[in-house]
Amino acid sequence: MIKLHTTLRVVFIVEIILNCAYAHENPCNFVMYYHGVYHEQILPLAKLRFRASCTTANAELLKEFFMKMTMRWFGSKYDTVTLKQIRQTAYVKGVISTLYNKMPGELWTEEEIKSLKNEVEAEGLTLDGIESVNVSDAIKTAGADRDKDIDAYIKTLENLGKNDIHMVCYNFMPVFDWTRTELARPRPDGSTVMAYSQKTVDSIDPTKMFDSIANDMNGTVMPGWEPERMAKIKDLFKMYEGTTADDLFDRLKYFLDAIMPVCDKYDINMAIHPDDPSWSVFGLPRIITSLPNIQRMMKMTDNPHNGITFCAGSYGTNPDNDLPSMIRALKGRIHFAHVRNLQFNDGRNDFEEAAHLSSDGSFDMYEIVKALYDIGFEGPIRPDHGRMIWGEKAMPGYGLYDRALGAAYICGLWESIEKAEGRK
Ligand SMILES: [Mn+2]
Repeated sequence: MIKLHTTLRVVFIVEIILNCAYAHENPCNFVMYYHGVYHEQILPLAKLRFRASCTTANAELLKEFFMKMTMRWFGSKYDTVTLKQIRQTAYVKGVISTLYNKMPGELWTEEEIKSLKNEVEAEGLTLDGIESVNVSDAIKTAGADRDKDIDAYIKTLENLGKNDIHMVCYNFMPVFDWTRTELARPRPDGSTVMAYSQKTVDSIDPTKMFDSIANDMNGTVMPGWEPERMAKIKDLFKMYEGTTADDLFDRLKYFLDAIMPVCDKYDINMAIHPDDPSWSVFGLPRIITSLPNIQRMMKMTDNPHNGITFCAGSYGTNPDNDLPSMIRALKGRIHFAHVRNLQFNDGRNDFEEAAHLSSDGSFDMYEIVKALYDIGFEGPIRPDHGRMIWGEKAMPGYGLYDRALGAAYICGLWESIEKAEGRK
């Protein structure tokens, strides 16, 4: 499959050269023409010409091809935010969604995916990827049902591919998904944010973690913290007992090797989400935490479809992770970007989520967006957890208002970088 992929790439390069005269006459039409044919392979090449010679009259096309701003949406049954509201932000053109009622290991049918896609498209938005198709505990623990669950995962990917969906986010975290100790910490301006305190984590019984945050969910079901899952938490800890980081790497490789053929066939980019926070918690190993670990993962299953979600807020929980230089080192393998900011307090032992704006937190957001621009990032990008502001009642981190501000801010950074670069 890899060989076929390379052959296709060569064929398209040849075609680009053959079509040079046409491209020279109207480079923007050239991009449009190829966009519909095989955009993954030729767009980077076409863009070089496009950037060099496109006029301002074609600014509309420029917007469409250079960055796809999206927002996470949990589906009409679960999300407090509607597709109509998302569309009216104007900054957001597509959503990243999921079949939220599916258990890990369960098959997603072609019809169910089509119906989700139709629902999104009926509101004038596009479905730009899935976050997440969850990986079952049997896969993560090499349990008895591992191969059965991998077969279902492969069929799900096939059904996504048939529906023209080419990006799937997932994670490989044991027991807990992302971990926070507070879901509504007040900030001086009266907004509330999610926060993490190492001192609190060190002092609590992890099996009681769910009870301690359940009251702050605003009546929503938070991804990774589903009550059914948390009810089994003691069993989950038992399942992962004795698991080492090397075990997790081996099991991730087993999973990736099994799914790469279907990803090659349907051109599906797998984008693993980092562990959050990016270190081990409650004695459970966590592996997707740093550049060397990502490189180990990419090398063990060396396929461009084996890539990552660059989540600034998750990698950034560890101040040793230099976010812009990580982005530059991962060129070509970042398939999805979550862009958000954090505020560190008390050294590195406590952090809280901040507004996306650089000056509200600890990250240089301009440098993060600039690095994504510089590597020619083409996947969907989205604002990540937002603060709760203006009295909104929503799933913590996933209200409309602050994420819309985040989207507007990232679009502003992107446009200014693009125009500054164009003047060079
Ligand atoms: Mn994220």
